[in-house]
Amino acid sequence: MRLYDGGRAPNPRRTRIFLAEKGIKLPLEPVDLGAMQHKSPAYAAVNPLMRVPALVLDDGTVITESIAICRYFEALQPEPVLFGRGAPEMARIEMWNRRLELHLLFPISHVFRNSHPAMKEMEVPQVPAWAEANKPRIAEFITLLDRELKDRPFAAGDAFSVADITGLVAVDFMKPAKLAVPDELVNLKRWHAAIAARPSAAA
Ligand SMILES: N[C@@H](CCC(=O)N[C@@H](CS)C(=O)NCC(=O)O)C(=O)O
Repeated sequence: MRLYDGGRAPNPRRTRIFLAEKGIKLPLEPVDLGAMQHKSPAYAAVNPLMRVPALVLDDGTVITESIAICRYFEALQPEPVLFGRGAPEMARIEMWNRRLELHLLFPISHVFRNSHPAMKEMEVPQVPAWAEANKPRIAEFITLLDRELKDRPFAAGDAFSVADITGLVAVDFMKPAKLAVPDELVNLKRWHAAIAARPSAAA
């Protein structure tokens, strides 16, 4: 089994953090996005979508999509549980993971990809207006998230979950996108600091 990895890019990072939380070590195959290695014929043969991460099982099965890879390992090794136990908790974690993807990670990614000069080759065409359009959406969502985090320690409730991993990666991705969490969002900042202090965050 091997995991095609993409260094500091957010989706490979959330898969690595998930594996670190589970204590699972895998051989990593680095894919240099800066050198456009993910567009090489060799990598396109692994993942025709030319995106990372990608997991290749011993029988040759390829699993892409970071959350699909995380779910594979949750099924293989349930402890520590990161997708929840029982219907209500599982649904709440799914809901928050999706909200953090759709309303935070993806809009931040749109800002980064459509405004950063280093992304010119990867995001064709770059649409600066789309980067600008996403900024107020991000601001609105982090304000909502801050309110939500007032009364609970983690994104989906009392337990750390995959939703916190998506949230951590998203908030950290604000820096290269030249975005910042306003100081008054103290609940969000407290939550982010707690997740960032976990050893897995260094993965
Ligand atoms: N939905 C996919 C997204 C994968 C993705 O877009 N990965 C980025 C790195 S974070 C990538 O490979 N980008 C290369 C490109 O856009 O050409 C997932 O969750 O894994």
